[in-house]
Amino acid sequence: MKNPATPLKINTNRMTPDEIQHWERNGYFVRENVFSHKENDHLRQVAEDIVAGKRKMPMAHIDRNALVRDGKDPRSGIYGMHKIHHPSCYIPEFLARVRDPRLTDPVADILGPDVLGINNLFIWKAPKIGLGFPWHQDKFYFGKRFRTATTVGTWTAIDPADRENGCLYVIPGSHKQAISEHDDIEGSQQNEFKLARNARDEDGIPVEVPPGAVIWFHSHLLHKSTNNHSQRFRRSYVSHYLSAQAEWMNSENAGNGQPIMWIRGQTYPGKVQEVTREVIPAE
Ligand SMILES: O=C(O)CCC(=O)C(=O)O
Repeated sequence: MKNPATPLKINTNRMTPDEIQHWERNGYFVRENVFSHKENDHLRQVAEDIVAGKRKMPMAHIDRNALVRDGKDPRSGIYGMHKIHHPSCYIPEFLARVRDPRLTDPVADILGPDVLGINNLFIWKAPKIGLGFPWHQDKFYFGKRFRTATTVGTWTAIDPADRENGCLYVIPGSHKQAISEHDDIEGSQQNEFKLARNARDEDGIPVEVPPGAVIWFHSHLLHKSTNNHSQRFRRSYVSHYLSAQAEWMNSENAGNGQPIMWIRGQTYPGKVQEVTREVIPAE
């Protein structure tokens, strides 16, 4: 039996020595059973309520699947969705999730105690039409906003993610590389994403995970995901973190239209002017 006098542990989700070693060597690590089926299901339901218009988010942050958007596929509702961008800025359940210590304790181990949330997205890959993301390094995009060694991305599986339904692929060790050139690619969803020039498919490995698992990954890590060839959904929730002590390119306009959320620890007004602490009402 537990000794009731034992003090409560803080940071109970800290990285283990094996995880630290895996992170340093490969640029990512995976934990299973971080979130329960019930918790995942709740987040999925909130995301569906946003799509159904029962919860308010700016329409500009809600993206349909490109085939549906371009009239090439007749599906609608969640079957026609691609992603919701920045839900944590508007929806309390998502704000609670991005601040959940099960996600952020390991982030604080990597980035230090003062953490901001800079981007988050709920992604649908609908059966048969869900589209993949080409090889890329997140820092290619984030690097335009701040100078810092890394941000940390977390990728939570809402459904089982496997090769058939378009799981994440990574190139282990690529986080030690500089940021590659990224080139435009033809068509589909991914006019929003470019292709990293130095990524080779043969170096990539699939990271197949059960629902509730989380992948923590370095912003230099080359990663991609493939199209959904299955009859099942492949949903995920992705959230990116930055040290509050990072140097921004332009602290006056750091968010540049993307609210920066306080996650934990101190903030540094000299580094970034405006940090959002509460959800923003969306009408
Ligand atoms: O969930 C996916 O399919 C890919 C997400 C991704 O690559 C990203 O958010 O950077």
